[in-house]
Formats: sequence, structure tokens, C-alpha cells
Amino acid sequence: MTMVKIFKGSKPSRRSFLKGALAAGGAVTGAGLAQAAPDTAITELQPWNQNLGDGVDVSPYGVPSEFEAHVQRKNVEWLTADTVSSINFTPLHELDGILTPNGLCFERHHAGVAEVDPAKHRLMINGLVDKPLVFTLQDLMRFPRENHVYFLECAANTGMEWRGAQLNGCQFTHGMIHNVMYTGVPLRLILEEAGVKTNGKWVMPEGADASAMTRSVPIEKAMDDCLVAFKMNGEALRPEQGYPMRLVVPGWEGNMWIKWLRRIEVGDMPWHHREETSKYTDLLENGSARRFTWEMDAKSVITNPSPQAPLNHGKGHTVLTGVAWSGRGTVPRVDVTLDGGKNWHQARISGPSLPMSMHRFYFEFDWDGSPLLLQSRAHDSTGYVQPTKDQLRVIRGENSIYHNNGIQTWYVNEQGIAENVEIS
Ligand SMILES: Nc1nc2c(c(=O)[nH]1)N[C@H]1C(S)=C(S)[C@@H](COP(=O)(O)O)O[C@H]1N2
Ligand SMILES: [Mo]
Repeated sequence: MTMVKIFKGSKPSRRSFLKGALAAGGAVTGAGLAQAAPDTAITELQPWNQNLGDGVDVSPYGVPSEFEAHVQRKNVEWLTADTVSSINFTPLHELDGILTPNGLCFERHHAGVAEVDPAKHRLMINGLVDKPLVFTLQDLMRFPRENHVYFLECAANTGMEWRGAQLNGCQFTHGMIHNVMYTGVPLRLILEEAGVKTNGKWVMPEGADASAMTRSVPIEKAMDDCLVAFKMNGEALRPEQGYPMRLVVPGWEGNMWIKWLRRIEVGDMPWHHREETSKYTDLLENGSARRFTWEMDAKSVITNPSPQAPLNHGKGHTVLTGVAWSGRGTVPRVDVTLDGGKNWHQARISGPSLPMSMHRFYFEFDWDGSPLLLQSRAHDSTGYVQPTKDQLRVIRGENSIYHNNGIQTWYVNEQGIAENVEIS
């Protein structure tokens, strides 16, 4: 198992690497030498060869192998004062493909997980509508439903990295994201049932949890592709993800995806509530705050190798992999570099390329055992190219927390140990 080291203070000497750093070469410990002794994994019977295993029904709801027990969501204790208004992170370095398993989807709660009894849950539509309505979960399930795979990224993802490399692992730098298939009813159908008045220009979804979270969503988005979802990856939403129903706002910042959705008010103006004024706004260099940054820009990260997933097989055939996404469409191309941006190579995307969904990329290469400066760069279907952190800082300054989609760098040394660094 990998030890996770979290950097709290600043250690600039280890984190700032000049491009010249790659010049230092070194010997690599060999791997895969022919073994003189017999391989007991072949020559000896294992317990599972000799004994019957558990029968069916021992685990009516299946769980992963005990050997995968280290694959977990994790939080960073010093980030928040308590675990009720807090966040944990998806272990991206342990996953493959594009779907996040339900039990590993990162969680962000402002007042803990609401344990909602669906029989006592209602969804109200009120405000500027012809006919205010109240739906039960059963009522909702009589509307036509759709299936879509979407990523949800918290606007604060990578927020700790604005001023320099900070957290040692893609789970912590990029793990405020999950990608699942939702089953739900288009919000448009529900709003049409209530009949939005001509002056209805905004909707305000509200959560049933103790934080009663609210956001203002423009009617165009509400009528376009928002869903009221009740299933994720085929099964009921998990309590952590808003059981029995949540709002899905494709491509837009996670904060708008109201969980435990209990009410949608239609209005003629935005409400300017806490989550769109004091939080989730971007303080610019000139002191003004940019508001309503809804769409999540194209972004990518190499998940393997990375600080929690070192290259421990020595030199030779090496599989590099990672994920990329864009709130504005698909990601037709991802480039990777092994030398901090001197040479870029086009990565291979494998798996579905769906709009506003994660994409999986691979790059296979022969590692010569010398240090690497790994980066990935996403190009989305609008032609936008993921910027470097320096390019972002020119536009955004250094006061921001949210919406950091800058290029991530991992330094891999001769031993294959990877570290979060920034190239200056
Ligand atoms: N009702 C309610 N909805 C909520 C929140 C919340 O605390 N309460 N957190 C929001 C934030 S900030 C994010 S990033 C996403 C996180 O969704 P997840 O827990 O499924 O990852 O839910 C959003 N919806
Ligand atoms: Mo968030």
C-alpha cells in the first residue's frame, strides 16, 4: 500500500522545478529478472484451491474483494473544521474506464447526509407557474425518463493548488469529481406540467437537508438538459448523493446539483443566495468577484502514475492513464508530455466519448528509467485547450479558490516515486 503524504505548509525547494531538472539522469532498479527459486504462487496449492467458497446469498448486496479494502474515499482533515460540513475525495488513481462506482463517489455536504424516507418526501413546484404542483417519487416515475452519463465536479476541485503544488495525490488534487449514469425525468417536462408563466426566467431548486441549499438556475438551462434524477448507475441514488432525488445540471458546477431535492420555485430574477454570492464566486486580482461561473472548463489529470500510484515496476513498458472532461461538450483529444511540455504526444482515448462526461485516455511508452515531468492537456469540442496554471493566473490572479482547471504536473524520480510539483 502507498503511504499518502499531505503537504500542509510550503516546501518550495521540493516543489518548484525548473525545466532543466530533467537533465539529471540515474540508474533504475531492475525488475522482472528470472527467478531461480520456484514460484510458490504456481507450485503450492492456495486455500481457495482446496476449500469450497461461500455459497450464493452470503453477501446479498455485494462488496469488493477484501484485497481492495484500501480503495476508499478519503478526506483531508485540516481542510474543514468538522466532517458534517465537509468533503471527501474520489480515489481516481484506483479507478479505470469512465464510470465512478457508487460507493466511491466523492461527497460534499453542508449539513451532513440527510436520511430521507421517500414515503415522506415531496417535490413541490411553485412560484411563477400556472398550477403549483406537488409530486411524490411514485408520481415522478410516471413521467418519461432518460439515461445520461455526466460528470459532477465541485467548483472547489483543485482549489488548494492555486498558489502552488499542495496535496500529494490526484485523489486530493482532482478527486472532487464523479461520473455516473443518471436515470431521471427531464426538468422541462415537470415545469411544463406546472406551466411556467411568461415572466418565469429563473428557477430555484432547494434541498431537504438541514442546509436547505438553494441556487438560482436560468430557465434556459432548466428547460434544456437538467434532470430530476432518482437512479445512479442503475440503482437508487445513494443517501450521500441525494436519495431519493437530486437535480442534475450537466456540465455546470456541482454546487447547483441540489441533493434531496424538495422544491423548485420559478421566479423572474436570480435570488442571490449564499452559495452564489459569498461562496462559489471568483475573487479577481482587481478585487471584484466574478459571479455565475456555471460551466466547468475543460480539464484533465494523469491518474497513473501519480503520487499515490508510483511506477514500481522499473523501466520498460509503462501504461500512463488519466481522465479528461469538459462542461461544454466532449473531449476529442488529450495530449500528454513526459518532459514537462517540451514534447507533446497525442493520447489514446478509449471508451465512450459523451458530452459533459469523463473521458479515459492512455499513453503507452517505454520508460528508460530517467525522471519524468508528466502533464496532460485536454482539448474540448469547442476548440478550447486546457491552460497552464501560469496562463490561468494571468487572467484570474491568485485570490481564487474555485474553477482551477490548470494543467497538473507530476514529477517521477528514478525510483518511480511521483510527487506533485509545479513547473516555473
Ligand atoms: N441539498 C444539498 N445539495 C447539495 C449540497 C448540499 O450540501 N446540500 N452540496 C452541493 C455541492 S457544493 C456539491 S459539489 C455537490 C456534491 O455532490 P455529491 O455529494 O454527490 O458529490 O452537491 C451539491 N448539492
Ligand atoms: Mo461544491
